[in-house]
Amino acid sequence: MHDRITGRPSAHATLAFYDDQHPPAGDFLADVLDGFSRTPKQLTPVYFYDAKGSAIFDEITALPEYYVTRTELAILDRIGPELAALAGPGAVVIEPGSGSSVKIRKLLNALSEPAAYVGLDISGEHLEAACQEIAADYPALQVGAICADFTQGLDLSHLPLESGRRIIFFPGSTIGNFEPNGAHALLAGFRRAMRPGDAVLIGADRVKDPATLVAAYADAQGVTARFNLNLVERINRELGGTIDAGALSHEAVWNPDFNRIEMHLRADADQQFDVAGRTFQLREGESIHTENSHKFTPDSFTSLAKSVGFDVLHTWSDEAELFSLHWLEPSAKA
Ligand code: AVI
Repeated sequence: MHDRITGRPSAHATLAFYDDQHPPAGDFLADVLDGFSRTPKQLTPVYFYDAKGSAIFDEITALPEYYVTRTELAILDRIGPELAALAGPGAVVIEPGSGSSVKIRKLLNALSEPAAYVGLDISGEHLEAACQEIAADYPALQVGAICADFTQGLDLSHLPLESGRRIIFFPGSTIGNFEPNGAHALLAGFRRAMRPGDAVLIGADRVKDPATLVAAYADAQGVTARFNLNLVERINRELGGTIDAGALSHEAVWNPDFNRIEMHLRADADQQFDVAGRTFQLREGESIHTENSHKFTPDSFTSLAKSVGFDVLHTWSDEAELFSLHWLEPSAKA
C-alpha cells in the first residue's frame, strides 16, 4: 500500500507525506438532475462549497446571528488545558475535512508537544495548501495530507504516522449536515480507524429556542441567503442551467419533528428552467430543499455515539448551552 504515498515531490516539499487515495469526484450534474426529479425538489449541501460558496461561508461564521463558530472557539479556548491533559504529550491530530485553520491552530497550540497533524479532504488543492501552512508554522510537527472522501471511512493503516495517541478532530457541527444514517456511518468509519485509547473531539450544535436557530440561518444582512442562492447560481455557471435565481427566496425553518433547521429556496412565481437539456418546472410557492442542519441534545448525541460503539467521556458547553464539544473514546464493551 505504500506506493500510494507519493513521498516528497517538490510540490509537497514541506509535507511528511501526501497520500492520494483518488477520491471519486462527486457527480454534480447527476446529483442535480436526480434532486430536481424528486418531489419535493432537493439539492445536496456538499455543492455549496465552491470557491464563492466557501468565501460566503467564511462571512457566515462572522455574523452576529451565527453563534456557532464563535461559541465553539470560546469553548476551545476555555478547555485547552483539559484537552492537553486528556490527549497527553505526543498526540497525532487527524482532521477530516480540514476546514478552519483557526480551530486547528487553537487545538495544536493547546496540546502538549503534539507529534503530528494529518489533514484529510476530498479537494487535494485546498488540502495541500492548508497542510503546507500548518507545516510552515509548526516546524516540530510531522504534517501529512490524505486526499480522500472521509465519508467513506478513514484509511490510515499504511501511513508512516508517529505513534502517539490519535485524536480525530471534527469541529463545526458538520456532523449535523448529515442525515441520521449518514452521521452514523461517518462516526462508524472513524471508529473503525481507531485503536484503544484514541479519541474523537467533535462539535455538535444544540437544540435551542427556534427563534435563535432560525435567525442564525436567516441573518438580517442576507449573507446566508446569498450562500443558499449561490448553489443555483453555480448550477447556472457550471452546468449551463437557466434557473431564475432572482425569483427564488431564501427560507430557513425549524423542523421540530427531526430537530433540524431546513434551508429552502422557494419560488416567488412559476418558472420553467433547463439543466443540461432537461426541462424542469417550479410552481409558485414550491421549494427546493437545499440543506438540513441537525441539532442535538446531550442525550440524542450520546445515543448516536453509543450506537456506533463510543463512550462520551466529556461534554463541554458554553454557559448559555448553545453548542457542545464532545470527547468520544471507543467503548470498552464494543
Ligand atoms: C457547515 N455547517 C456546519 C453549517 C451549518 O451550520 O449547518 C452550514 C451552514 N449553512 C448555513 N449556515 C451555515
